[in-house]
Amino acid sequence: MKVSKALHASLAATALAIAVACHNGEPTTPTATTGGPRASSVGRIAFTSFRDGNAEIYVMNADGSGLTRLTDNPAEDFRPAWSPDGSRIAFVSDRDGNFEVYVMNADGSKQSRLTDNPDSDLAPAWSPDGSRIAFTSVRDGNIDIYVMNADGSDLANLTEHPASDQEPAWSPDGSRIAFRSDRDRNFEIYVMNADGSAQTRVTDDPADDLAPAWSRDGSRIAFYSDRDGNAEIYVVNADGSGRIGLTTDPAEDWAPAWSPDGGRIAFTAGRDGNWEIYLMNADGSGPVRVTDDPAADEFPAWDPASDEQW
Ligand SMILES: [Ca+2]
Ligand SMILES: [Ca+2]
Ligand SMILES: [Ca+2]
Ligand SMILES: [Ca+2]
Repeated sequence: MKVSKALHASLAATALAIAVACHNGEPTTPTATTGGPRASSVGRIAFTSFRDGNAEIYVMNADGSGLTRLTDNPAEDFRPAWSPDGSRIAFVSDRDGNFEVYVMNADGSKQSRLTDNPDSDLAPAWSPDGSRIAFTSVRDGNIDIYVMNADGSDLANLTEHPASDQEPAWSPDGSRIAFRSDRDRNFEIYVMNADGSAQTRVTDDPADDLAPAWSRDGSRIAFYSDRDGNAEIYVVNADGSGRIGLTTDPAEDWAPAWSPDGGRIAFTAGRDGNWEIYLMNADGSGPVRVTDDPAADEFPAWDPASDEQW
């Protein structure tokens, strides 16, 4: 499985989608501009944007103010993941020739590489106690979920399955990791113990279910799927019961990320003509757009320590 090829295809598709959306004319009106989340009270969001010509990591306040670029490199820098204390951000970059996991301070300083392997290493996720980072790699011939110490040492393959296992997400208590896998013929959400044991399917639908994100109380998992015709964000109990849809918009809605207090979800959507970051209440009500730039803005990640810092 060529992850790097798939990623480039994804980036190209993003660019194409933007071009098509722009060519088709008027952006749609935001679904709601009043009554939405009180964004300014809920801290910082890191995200990926192409606004400066290639993928870089940015951080902003959740109301869109205080925008700051953290990376400045001609390579692709994307997929930020906060350390639990908000002091550092892991991310992916191909600045050294292939996709590796990097870490930097939350102000962009001290960028350093954690992985060093000729195969693609992607999608870092920090453990809630700060000691470990899960990520995906094709270093053993297919995509699996790995874990390493936060300094890059003590690497272990958690999934060890011939299928494509991707997008790890730690449960808030650190005991479990959600991920997506196509081991049952299409991508479904799975959960395993943090040591890789008890890999269990959570969703079961002919459409692909992608990008799992745990609620802050650990009871539910948000994800996105095109099961209803285009990408929408859903939430399901961690045991697979009680699935509900949070978005119903003809545009693509994807990449959910919970706020520190669990009351809101940030996501990426194309509903205003190109990829922007939006917020909504955790029940799906009150969506508001946070970014406003003709370039792609995607993959929001909410600083989990925002409440304490605000
Ligand atoms: Ca870059
Ligand atoms: Ca695998
Ligand atoms: Ca949609
Ligand atoms: Ca944008």
